[in-house]
Amino acid sequence: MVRHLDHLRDRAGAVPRAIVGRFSSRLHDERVAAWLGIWLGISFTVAFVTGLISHFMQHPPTWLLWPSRPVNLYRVTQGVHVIGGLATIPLLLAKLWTVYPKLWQWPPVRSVAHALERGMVFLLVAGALFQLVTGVFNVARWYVFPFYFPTAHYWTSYVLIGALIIHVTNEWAKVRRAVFRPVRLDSVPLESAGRLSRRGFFAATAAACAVIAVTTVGEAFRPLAGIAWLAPLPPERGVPVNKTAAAAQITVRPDWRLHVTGVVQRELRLSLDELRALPRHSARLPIACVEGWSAEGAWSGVRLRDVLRMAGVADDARVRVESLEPTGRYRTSEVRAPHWHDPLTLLALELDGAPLTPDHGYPCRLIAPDRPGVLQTKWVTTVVVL
Ligand code: HEM
Ligand SMILES: Nc1nc2c(c(=O)[nH]1)N[C@H]1C(S)=C(S)[C@@H](COP(=O)(O)O)O[C@H]1N2
Ligand SMILES: [Mo]
Repeated sequence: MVRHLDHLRDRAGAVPRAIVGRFSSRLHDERVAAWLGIWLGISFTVAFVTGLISHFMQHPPTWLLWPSRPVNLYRVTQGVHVIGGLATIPLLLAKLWTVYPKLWQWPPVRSVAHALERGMVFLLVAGALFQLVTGVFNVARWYVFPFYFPTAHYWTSYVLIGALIIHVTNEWAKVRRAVFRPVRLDSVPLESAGRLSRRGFFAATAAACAVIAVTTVGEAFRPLAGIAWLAPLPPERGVPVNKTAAAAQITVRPDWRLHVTGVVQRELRLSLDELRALPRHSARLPIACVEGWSAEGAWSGVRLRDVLRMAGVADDARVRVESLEPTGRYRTSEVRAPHWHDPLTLLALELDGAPLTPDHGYPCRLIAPDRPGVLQTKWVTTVVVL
């Protein structure tokens, strides 16, 4: 009995002998493929949703006002995205191994509908491999592809999710049959005796996923920092430095001022001493990088809202903070009302009890709750009210 090779039967109902010998493992069957598919579907859906959150936090349409609380929301969604994505790799490999005998399907194409279905599966596999491989390269900071990662990764995610929805629709009947049907003993072929069981295969796959998650999560969750062997950025004490002042070509002149300008009642030009003399506030807030790592710091400085109120701005104003950096993708960021109204949003002057170091943004950097690291602008010199 070779029921698990049913999909390889030819028109006469026979499975070619060569194939029976080659793919005799029961692990190539529908039940295994269905269960792995369910878990992969869940993982990709979570990645899609958390990825879109990251995208639209960085590029919000005008009507979209993200909340500034909970403080750690983005830290969690992006941690789940990247660490969950890395942990999905063994699951995808297991699924591909389970179904790869279908590559030998004969005839390769039976009808137009069948050709479309296989084309969709090709897109799904190619999309999944592309997302995981480019994602890994990106968090490993190995920028070797000729395209800009976020753009390619963003658009591929729609292709992947589209192909996934179509694939799930096509396979749903099989999933129901395979998952909700009790196992019949007569369907268990004798040749599977003594081999890795389905249960063993699932357990091995789950263990591989868990090992990756547990040895990576320390880059975001400090208690596990000691075993973060696979973390792309090894966790260190305090807040890591993303881009150094030297790499950003920062020079802070003695006549540095914080310039508050744009649609304001009074322009301000505050020296560092004048900023230090304003009411001082502290906040424990994380830097939560888009690349998945995060670290909390104890920041202290001036509330952005205090400075904006001194300058006189409308309550729904949008502001842009600009850094001293001459070029670079992250030299400015926008702050909308929920974030600048938040008392935890600071123009920070100190980190962990000491003045900011040049690498962390001296003389002044933005730090706000629930916000991607790329928007926590360092070396701030201008606040423009739009
Ligand atoms: C190993 C797996 C994955 C890793 C390591 C990974 C990594 C990343 C990283 C580092 C970013 C931030 C990019 C940036 O803003 O600089 C990101 C964003 C994103 N990811 Fe993934 N990802 C993975 C899998 C996936 C999958 C499977 C999907 C879709 C189903 C997906 C969809 C997205 C989306 C939509 C964004 C937002 C892109 C943007 O800001 O325009 N990712 N991912
Ligand atoms: N001006 C400027 N600000 C910046 C960046 C930058 O390249 N230029 N990098 C951002 C990114 S991607 C992150 S994760 C945080 C890191 O802050 P840290 O180096 O203090 O940890 O700073 C952000 N602020
Ligand atoms: Mo970052």
